Amino acid sequence: MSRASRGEAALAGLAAGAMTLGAAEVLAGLWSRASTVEGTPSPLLAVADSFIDLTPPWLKDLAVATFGTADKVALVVGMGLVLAAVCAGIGLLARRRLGAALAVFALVGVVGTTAVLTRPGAAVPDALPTVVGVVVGLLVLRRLLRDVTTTPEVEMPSDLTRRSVLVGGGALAAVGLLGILAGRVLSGAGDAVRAARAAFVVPRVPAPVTIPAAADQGVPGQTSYRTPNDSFYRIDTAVVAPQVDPATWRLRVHGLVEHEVEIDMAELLDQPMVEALVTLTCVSNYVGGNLAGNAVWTGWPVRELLARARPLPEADMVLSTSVDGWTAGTPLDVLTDGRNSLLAVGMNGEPLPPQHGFPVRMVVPGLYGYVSATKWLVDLKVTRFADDEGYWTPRGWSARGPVKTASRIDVPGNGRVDAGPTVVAGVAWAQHRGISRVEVRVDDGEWQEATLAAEPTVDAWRMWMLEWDAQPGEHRLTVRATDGTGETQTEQLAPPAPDGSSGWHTVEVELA
Ligand SMILES: Nc1nc2c(c(=O)[nH]1)N[C@H]1C(S)=C(S)[C@@H](COP(=O)(O)O)O[C@H]1N2
Ligand SMILES: [Mo]
Repeated sequence: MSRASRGEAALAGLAAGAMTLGAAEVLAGLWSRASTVEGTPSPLLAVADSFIDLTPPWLKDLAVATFGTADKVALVVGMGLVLAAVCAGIGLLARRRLGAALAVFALVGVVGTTAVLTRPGAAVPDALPTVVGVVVGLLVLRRLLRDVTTTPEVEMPSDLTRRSVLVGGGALAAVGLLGILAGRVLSGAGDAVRAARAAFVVPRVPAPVTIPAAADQGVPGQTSYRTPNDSFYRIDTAVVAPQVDPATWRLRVHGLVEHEVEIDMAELLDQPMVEALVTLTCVSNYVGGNLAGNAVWTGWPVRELLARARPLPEADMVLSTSVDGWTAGTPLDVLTDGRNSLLAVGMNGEPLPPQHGFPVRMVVPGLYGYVSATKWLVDLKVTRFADDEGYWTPRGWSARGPVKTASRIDVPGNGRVDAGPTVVAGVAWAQHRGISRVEVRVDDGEWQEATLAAEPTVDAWRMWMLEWDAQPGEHRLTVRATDGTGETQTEQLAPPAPDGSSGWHTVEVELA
């Protein structure tokens, strides 16, 4: 009797899975390299992207809360573990019922193929790598387990067969994993765009932004007024940043307009550009969280482009779409009321980093990113809230997303601090309304007014600090801000969904 052991069977399943993905990723890599593929031929990426689109809001919220901006890495690792478990399970099933195992394997292949075929921009040939990969996997599984799953009539040199499952399976699994890596490298993902970005020149503007030194208070541990690009938070639904070539980029304006308009990069860069300081914030930010960043953006006001297209009177929304099919619904009036709502090409003087939307994104002061800040922008549809909705709206988030006034204590953090003179400092934001007052309370004492830093623009956040003679013991510090219209932040606690968190940030300190 030479039935495969459980370990051998699981290994055979893993080898089949690895060979499927290895073959598929190599072919997908070659396919992406050979032609301008608009879809997602990589089954791994297609499944991950589809998973993100199908994720219910509570799970997405949990993922961001648990992993923060590493949620994508967590997803890829999690997907790898689940796939490995499924493949091992198929191997175990194959010990007893090879036919059934092959059928389940093929079914998983159908799921992958479906994911590839339903991604935005997908074409039928995009599915070929996955189909070929699945066929390879089926052959591997059958070959590895055929000899050890059929009960032989006569005694077989089972040691030999077994060794061949272990050695062959192990080797094939390793080859498959290498194939996955090779496929990602072969696809050249990022190469063309890296070169295009290096050659991209952010236009100079007549009135560059200068940030007064007084916008920062320089308290150690306090947020810095301007956020460098490499520490700017990143939130989006893309597992790898979409690659958009500026040479072929086009932006179309259509829908409820008198004239459809389309511009290319040369035309965009020819327009009179402006620089503006705008703080971006994510609706998923919890009270006290750090999903916010402030940059100098270079761009052309969206209102200028919309003016060329001439929106019809019944329009009240602009649905912006990214190259990967993500959408945001922005109120038309916010794009045309004169504020610095930009088609941005520059971030802190550099071309947009790939993960922040290269070559063009929207930046709108006063709205959360999910309803305004479309990265990898390619399409603007002038429409109505009654007729269209952005990506997050059917997923349980509000159609409109004005930023709620927020304030955060950066220092001291929760925990132990030396008693005596202490500086309490942080940041507050109410984009496009500005911050007029920040107050801090120790335990249940009186509210004390903090010293505000300079506010170069109401579209960005404002730093604050307060000197505090800290007495020994345990204390709770609370902060609240008042915006430029005189409205004070509500104490009412709300979670991020559906339209942004609210409540006062507190820290618990122990002074000794
Ligand atoms: N194409 C695309 N643009 C997008 C998103 C996205 O998922 N896809 N997410 C939005 C959200 S929710 C936020 S908060 C901002 C974040 O911009 P950042 O990653 O540059 O900080 O981008 C917005 N633009
Ligand atoms: Mo967001």
